Amino acid sequence: MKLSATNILIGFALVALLAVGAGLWLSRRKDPLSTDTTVVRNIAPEATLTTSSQSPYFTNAKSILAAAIPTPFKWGDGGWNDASELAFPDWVELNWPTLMRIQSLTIVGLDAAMQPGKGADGPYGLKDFTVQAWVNGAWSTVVTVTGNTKDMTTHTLSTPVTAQKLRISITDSVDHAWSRIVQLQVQGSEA
Ligand SMILES: [Ca+2]
Repeated sequence: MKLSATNILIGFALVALLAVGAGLWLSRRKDPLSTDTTVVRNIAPEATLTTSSQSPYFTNAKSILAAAIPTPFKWGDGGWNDASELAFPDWVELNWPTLMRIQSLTIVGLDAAMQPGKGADGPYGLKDFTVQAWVNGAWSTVVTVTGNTKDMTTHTLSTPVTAQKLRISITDSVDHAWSRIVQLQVQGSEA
């Protein structure tokens, strides 16, 4: 077959299309959002949960680590409520399979204003508490809160902490009766 200018142009166009297609395929394979463990994200769903105590009416405390609060939300089917009324401290502990670089956390209490169907915070938040990280074999306090009245609080660490365990230790709640958490979100990445 005689090579004409048209045939050569068609050939170039086909090669260019193949190159673009291969490039797109490779870029999708390298999508950092799906494979890069150093991307900062909510790492709470990747942790296991232990608690100081748990009300027998709350059989799904692990739900507080879920990425989203179910809608509609039914307190008891989800959420954590401790088992020692009027007694403190109470605590929840998150444990990751590997060291994490933790930047901030958000604690959502019962009836927070952002909860579907609510418009104002309920009196069920955590009043006095610390956030501690397990660093070099000991608990290190990275956040201290006293006198809080809000149901949802976000705490950005002054310096990200590298730890495998994080503990929220509660010494009083807004209603002084129970410690209650609907959801925890922790922003971080693999260390
Ligand atoms: Ca208690």
